[in-house]
Amino acid sequence: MKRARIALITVWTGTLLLMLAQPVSAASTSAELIYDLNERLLIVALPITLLVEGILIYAVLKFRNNDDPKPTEENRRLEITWTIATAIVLLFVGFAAFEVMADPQVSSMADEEPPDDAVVIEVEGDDAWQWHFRYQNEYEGVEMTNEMYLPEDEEVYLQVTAENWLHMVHIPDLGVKQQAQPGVVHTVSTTPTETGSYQGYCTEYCGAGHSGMLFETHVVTGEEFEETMDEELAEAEEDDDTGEEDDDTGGEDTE
Ligand SMILES: [Cu+2]
Repeated sequence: MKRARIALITVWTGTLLLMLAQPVSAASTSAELIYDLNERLLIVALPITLLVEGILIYAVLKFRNNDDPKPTEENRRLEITWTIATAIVLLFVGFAAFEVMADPQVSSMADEEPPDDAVVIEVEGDDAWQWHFRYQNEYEGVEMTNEMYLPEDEEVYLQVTAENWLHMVHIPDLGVKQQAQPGVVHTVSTTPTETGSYQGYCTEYCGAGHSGMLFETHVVTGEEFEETMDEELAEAEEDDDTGEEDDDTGGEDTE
């Protein structure tokens, strides 16, 4: 009995600690939607788990010395009750999950064009296991490899695609996950809410370079973002100019 009591206390304490544990703070609106859903489902799942496990442990302990068990009698009212209760729980889980999964901040938007003044970035996974980030609209011309900058508190749109085979963009801390498919553009949006650097991964096995297919996402303030974009734009223009000069000097060297 003593051992059983210790086991029971351990289970209950563990569950209570789990309930008290603070979830990781969300760094974007997408992550917040996902964490909120997780929390809501946990709130429903915990009492059910405690009830079921409680009855189970109680029955095991109470009837452990029963050498002559009698068959259970039919109880229609009980059966109807637990069927309806289960249906209600499953409906709640279904609706709550659908609400989040159908959100354009979580799933790809079908046939929806981002606004002209928005921060739009084409994200492409290439055949050399590199990620390319090509800025559109206002910052057209800026291109980054394995690194991207996002402004804090501003909605950004990622147009995800791939060169010749499948990859998948995943930034866990920002709640962004989208398949990169050749010839198709999947648009997903999010609003980063915390500045910082977040690791991005490819989460679809894509060949020899898959494990190294990483990138860094820098969420910076709006001001810093503007500065970075201006620098990158100036650099891109300079590269265009010096690119031609390089060709010239290259020609001179070989002479
Ligand atoms: Cu991959």
